Amino acid sequence: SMSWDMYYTLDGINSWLANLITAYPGIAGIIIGGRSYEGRDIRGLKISHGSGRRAIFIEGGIHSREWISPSSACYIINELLTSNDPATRAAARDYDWYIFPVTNPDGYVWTHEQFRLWRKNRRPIGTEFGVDLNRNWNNNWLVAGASTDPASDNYAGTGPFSEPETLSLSEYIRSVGDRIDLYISIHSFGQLLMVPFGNSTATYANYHDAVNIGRRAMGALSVRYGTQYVTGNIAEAIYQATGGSVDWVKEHLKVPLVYAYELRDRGTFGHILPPDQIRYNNEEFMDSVLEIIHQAKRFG
Ligand code: 0X9
Ligand code: ZN
Repeated sequence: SMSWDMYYTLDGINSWLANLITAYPGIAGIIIGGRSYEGRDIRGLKISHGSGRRAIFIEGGIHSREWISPSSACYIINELLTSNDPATRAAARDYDWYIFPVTNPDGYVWTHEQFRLWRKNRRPIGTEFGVDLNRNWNNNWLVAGASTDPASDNYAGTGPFSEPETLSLSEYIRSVGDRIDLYISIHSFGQLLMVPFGNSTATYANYHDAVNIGRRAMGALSVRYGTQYVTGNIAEAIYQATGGSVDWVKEHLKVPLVYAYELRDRGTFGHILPPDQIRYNNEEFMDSVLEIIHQAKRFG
C-alpha cells in the first residue's frame, strides 16, 4: 500500500494502481485517457459499484512539478477503496469515479529524472521543449495568460488541442460526457478553490451555487488542521488564464460543478511541499471533496 509521507514516481503510481485492480476486482479498473507525446499511457482508475451512476471526474498532474496533485488524487482513490468512514463509503457507492493522477506523464518523469521544476509536456518545438497543457484546451485558446513563445512556461502550443495529452484526454472526458456531475482539476500551490472562467468574472446559471458550495467545502477543509483556502472565480482568485481544462469542461460539456484546486501551501515551500505535509494536505482535501458532494445534493 501507498505511504503518505513520500512522493512516488510514475512507475510507483502505476504499479500501485495495478495492485488495486487485483485487490478490488469488479470495483476498480484501469482506464486509459490516451497517450503522451513520448508514448506513455495516461493511466487512471475507474471505481464503480454498478453501472449507470452519475460520475465524478478528477484530473491530476497536468503540471508535472506540482507533485502534491498526483498524491492527493491517489489518496482519494485509496480512501474510496479502503475507508470505513460512512460518508466516504457512500460516496464510493453512489458515483462512478474516474480518477487520473498523472495526466502529464512525460513531464512527471522529467521532474523526477532531470529537472524538478518542469511544468509542461515534453514535445520538442524547434529548439525548445514543452507545451503548457493547461493552456492548450480548445476554449478561448490563447486569449489570456498564455504565450506564443515555446520557451515560456505558459506556451499554449501550436493550436487548440495540438498536444496528444489534451486531445486524447478531452476525448475520454467527452465519452463520459453528461454523466459528469463534478469535475475537479488538481494543481498547486496557493490554497485556492476556483470556478470557471479563466478570463472573465461573468456569472452563469449556477455560478453562485458553485461558489457557495465551494465556500462550504473550504470550511470543511479547514476543520482538521485550520488550513485556510480562498474561493472564487479563476480570473479573480489567481490571474487571467485561458485554454485550461476546467473552462473547456464547463463550456463544452456543461458539467454542473467544475473546480480547480490550488493545494498547499501559500508559497513557503511552493512546489517543493515537504513530504511531512502530504498526509495533512490529502486528508483535508478529501474532507472538502466529500463536502462538495454533500452540498451538491442540497443545492440540487
Ligand atoms: O496557471 C495555471 O494553469 C493554474 N495555476 S498553476 O500555478 N497551478 O499553474 C491556474 C489554473 C486556473 N484554471 C484555468 N485558468 N482554467
Ligand atoms: Zn498547475
